[in-house]
Amino acid sequence: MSRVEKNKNLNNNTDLNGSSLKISIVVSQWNSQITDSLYKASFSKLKKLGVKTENINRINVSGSFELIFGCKAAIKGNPNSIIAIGSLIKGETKHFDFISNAVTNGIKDLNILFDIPIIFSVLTDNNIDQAINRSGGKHGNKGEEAAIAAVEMALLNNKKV
Ligand code: DLZ
Repeated sequence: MSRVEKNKNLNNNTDLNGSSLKISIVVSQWNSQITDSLYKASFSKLKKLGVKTENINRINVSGSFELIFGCKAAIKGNPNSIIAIGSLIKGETKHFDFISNAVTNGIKDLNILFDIPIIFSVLTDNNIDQAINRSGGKHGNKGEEAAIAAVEMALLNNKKV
């Protein structure tokens, strides 16, 4: 069984109804071949879950490091949830580690500070092949999983449980 088939999110989301939701997707332009595939999968899954096209707002930022500020900008539009999309690919220096840690912590902080769930859809891969495999290749598309999480978390927040 593949990793995608094992993922409970991808097997059990028929009851999710996103028709009342407004979702922002913040997209890093670094490794845009990967981030565009993630975005397209997120967009398409949100539509399948009932989110209206006019309620899906895309915001582009230059790199994954800028996702934090991009999400802060998205928060001003008061969406029900936000998906942060990026692709970090390890190079020869420590830049990858610094940016990976910064963006993970930054988005974690925003989740603590604000009452809007922010879904982490940032791939952190050793090479481009790993990134391709996770953005529409043999390990599925993490953008699709992010869309499901965005709807699930927005509906959870609406219930205010
Ligand atoms: C500088 C940089 C490097 C080396 N690698 C990536 C990457 O693999 N993925 C990514 O999203 N961004 C990368 N960046 C750009 C930084 O995220 C950021 O845009 C710049 O450091 C400017 O703040």
